[in-house]
Amino acid sequence: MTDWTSLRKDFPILHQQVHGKPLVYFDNAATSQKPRSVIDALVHYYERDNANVHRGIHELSNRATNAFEAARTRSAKFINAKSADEIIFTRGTTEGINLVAATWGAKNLKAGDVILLTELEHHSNLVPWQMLAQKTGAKITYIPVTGDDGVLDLSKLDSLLTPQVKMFSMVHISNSMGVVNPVEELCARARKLGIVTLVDGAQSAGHLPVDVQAIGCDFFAFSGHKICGPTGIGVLWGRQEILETMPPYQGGGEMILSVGYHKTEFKHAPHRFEAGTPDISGPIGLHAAMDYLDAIGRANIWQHDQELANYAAEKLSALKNIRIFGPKKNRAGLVSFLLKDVHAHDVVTLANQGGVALRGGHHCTQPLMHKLGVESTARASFYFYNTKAEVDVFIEVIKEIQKFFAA
Ligand code: C6P
Repeated sequence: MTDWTSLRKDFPILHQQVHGKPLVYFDNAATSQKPRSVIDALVHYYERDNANVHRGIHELSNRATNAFEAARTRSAKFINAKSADEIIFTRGTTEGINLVAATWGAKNLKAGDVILLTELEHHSNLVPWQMLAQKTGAKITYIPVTGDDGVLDLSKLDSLLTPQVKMFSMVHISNSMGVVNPVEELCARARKLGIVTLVDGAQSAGHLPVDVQAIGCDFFAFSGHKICGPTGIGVLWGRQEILETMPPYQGGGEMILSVGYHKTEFKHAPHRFEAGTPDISGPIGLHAAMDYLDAIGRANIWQHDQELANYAAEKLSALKNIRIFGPKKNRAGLVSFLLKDVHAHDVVTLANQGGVALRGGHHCTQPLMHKLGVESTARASFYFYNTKAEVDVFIEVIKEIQKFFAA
């Protein structure tokens, strides 16, 4: 049995007061907090090993290079990739998807082709495809959501999987609804038709076991900062056969085999996609984060996430004048909601006075909000260091906010 409360000791930031109240950090879908081991890994790197990678043959450069490449190997293991050569370090999920759109997309899409997305997508998995569609003349189609539960209407899938579809890009766990999409089934259906697939794993990678080979996708993108790692580092996994066919993303140092004044020969993946001096401390911190999470076990984390989210959803449902979003079954670790006649930003502002950190807004899913007829929601998102006692505090704060606005 995991002692979740004792894990909190590993997170220095959690032990503080906000507005005179103990901090309740429920904004984990935006970014997670960092355990001491990740902070220490960063300090150790800058105090002992800092040098540029892949360049020098001096001791520090060798150490930095070894640590950087060890993080690549660790990342491959984290998502069960076949090889570390399939791991491209990026700035995060956003950059990973942009990389695929700009390289694979620019090479393979033409006017008349279709990019299939879902109505749940975060702007990161919408805007890069819209930009690509504008450039190439490709079209975008969407699998619709059924309503406030945010579940996809898969009865429409057959008719959407037309011969024109070349890319099917989908979110694994929706950041605003907490829906878990059946990505294995969706990728299997696409693969049968020769459609390339991308899974946006921003909200899943650190919350449940991820096996890219079992999912059967072609690309999988996630962010380090949402899985207890540093900001500014992320991973794009791509199937090696596809990566080798893709043109580079950016040009510069480190991604070349040879350069002449008129011609350049590029390295193989993944280095072809990593131009310039990379974020070196980022992968090192990410490595420590992955070790930390897997010592707890992501199946274990997932169970805890779901317990907290179900508990919070149940308690919120007992309140009057509240609209709750997200699925009834298999809810990921977050709850989005709206109090009648109270703006989500007011909920977040007043919750902050009670020490509770929530997020309010469209959560970078503006088209989805409009589809559901709202501008924004308030959102509580959980991680393994959160407790039921914190959910109780949150519920009391919400009750106070309702009283305040009723008065
Ligand atoms: N969602 C949230 O509060 P970056 O910014 O690249 O690390 O991640 C982008 C991203 C992509 N896909 C999904 C499903 C996401 O949830 C996010 C980030 C944050 O919900 C910030 S908007």
